[in-house]
Amino acid sequence: MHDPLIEISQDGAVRTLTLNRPAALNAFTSAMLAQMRAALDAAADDAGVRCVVITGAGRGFCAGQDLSDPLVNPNLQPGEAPKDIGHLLDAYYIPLALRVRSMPVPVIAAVNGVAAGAGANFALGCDLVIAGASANFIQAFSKIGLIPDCGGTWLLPRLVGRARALQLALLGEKLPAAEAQAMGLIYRCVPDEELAVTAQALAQRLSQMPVRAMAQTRRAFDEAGRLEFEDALKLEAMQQSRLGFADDYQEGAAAFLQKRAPKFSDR
Ligand code: T3D
Repeated sequence: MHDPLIEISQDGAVRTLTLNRPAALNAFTSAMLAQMRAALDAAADDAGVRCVVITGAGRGFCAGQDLSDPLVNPNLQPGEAPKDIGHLLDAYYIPLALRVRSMPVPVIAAVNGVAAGAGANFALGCDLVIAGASANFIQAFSKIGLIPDCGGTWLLPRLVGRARALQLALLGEKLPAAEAQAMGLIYRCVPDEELAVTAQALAQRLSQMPVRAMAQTRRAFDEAGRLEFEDALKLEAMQQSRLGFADDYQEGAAAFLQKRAPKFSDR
């Protein structure tokens, strides 16, 4: 039996998905991309999952697209036409990036080592990115004649501004986790040996909170980016109206007034 390309484990309401091709720094093959998407679909459909953690096995988080995958391998035989990389993005990366962005529960990336190319942007598309001190982020695309994908062109300028986004994308240099935190690219950098425990503790904490409102918060942030201020206010009112009828709000407000701990169950 082969090891699964995505290892799946569960602790309480926290589902952990581990990229598992450590010998290639967990570079994405098409099979791995498909399995990650299926694992996220399964987590989204499981009412027992209230937070997802994504991490990598071995010394890397994910080195981006596996450049030796037959889908992209540029070692052409005489007369063979080049592969259409756009097809790879349409078939695998776009559905995966959208899946992360539409999860009904918060998603944490626990970046345990190098995150390069699409591996970096896959992580940056998660809700909270926490990285070990020895991890680094590389927009490796420019070095092979591509542009940032897996959401990079959208995420980078929004996270760190155009000047820094262009610095990262054009130079393609290693950005250590501590610098990534300092420039606001990621939430937090922690000592390597504390990464797994910190990420799991954070996930357990989030899983006890009203996760439906968290997913709506992500959506509202994403949509507000293309709205006028007044339209964002109106969208907030619409979402608040919906959430106000949900069990979590009733429970949260009642628990506050009754001076007890809330028990959230809605998803
Ligand atoms: O066609 C398309 O590409 C479309 C899709 C685009 C999306 C993308 O993600 S484009 C960006 C693709 N990724 C890269 O260009 C990064 C390539 N990797 C590296 O630059 C370096 O490996 C790292 C900086 C990430 C890490 O360096 P280092 O020195 O710590 O490790 P290493 O020795 O380079 O790598 C370890 C092994 O992983 C090595 O295999 P080996 O020699 O021990 O058998 C290496 O070949 C393998 N590996 C690392 N990255 C990839 C990879 N194998 C295939 N594809 C990779 N992306």
